[in-house]
Amino acid sequence: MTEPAATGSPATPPAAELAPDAGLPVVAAQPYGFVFDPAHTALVVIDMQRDFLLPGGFGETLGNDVSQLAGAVTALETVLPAVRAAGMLVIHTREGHLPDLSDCPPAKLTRGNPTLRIGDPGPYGRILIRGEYGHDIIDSLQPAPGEPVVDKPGKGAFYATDFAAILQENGIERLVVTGVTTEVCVHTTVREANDRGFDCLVLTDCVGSYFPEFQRVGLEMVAAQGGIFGWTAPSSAFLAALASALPAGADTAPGPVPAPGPVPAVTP
Ligand code: TIU
Repeated sequence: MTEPAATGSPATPPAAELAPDAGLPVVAAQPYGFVFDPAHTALVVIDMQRDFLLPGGFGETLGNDVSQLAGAVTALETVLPAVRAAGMLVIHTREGHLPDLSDCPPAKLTRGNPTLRIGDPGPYGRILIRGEYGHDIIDSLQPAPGEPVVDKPGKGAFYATDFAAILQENGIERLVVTGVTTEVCVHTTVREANDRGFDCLVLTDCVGSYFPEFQRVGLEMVAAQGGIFGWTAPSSAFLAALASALPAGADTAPGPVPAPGPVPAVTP
């Protein structure tokens, strides 16, 4: 087959500029670079609640060492302000239940042998009950005005919530996922998101597990097999990529979103 003669219009941009990813920031990630558009990417902060992070809360009643989660708090205290300054959407989640426990499956309520069960009075109010002090997010990571807070009865952020609707309404295509715990609510949410077509980057130092070996293996599982569930990277790599997306000298929002391509004519 003969190649057609090149018509070579000088106005034709190089192939790299035609690529949909052209000019977007790239995070040095596992298993390979994570490309994202800050205007269509949300930071998801999962369950940074007193009940999981403070001694005496739900996490500790299950027999866990809550000090294992301290590193994720520190890292998020740096990431959150940077993400807000870049104008990215931040979405928080909280795991918990209605005061009458009508949204808590009996299996979740009765399983295991915790010192206190969901709904029992604890040092921060009733364990994992909406409206109680322990159910809310820790002081240093409190949501900013206007940031959505998704209350979820399960481990995943999609189950029985308006999380999917919030993502759709805001034109979100990719998620940068943080929070606790790595192998429970973070993993469940990433898996739910992956099955719904979202690309997820998990920030390795902004997620925490009560079990160091689950932290390591949980993160490996995300990026294994060519990114079977998504990508992983330290927050330093994400913040470096985010900074590269800002116009020189800017300290607030990223530049304007490029206009979308031509819209095909609609035939009545
Ligand atoms: N127990 C545990 O590791 N986690 C949870 O119960 N919930 C979340 O991960 N948020």
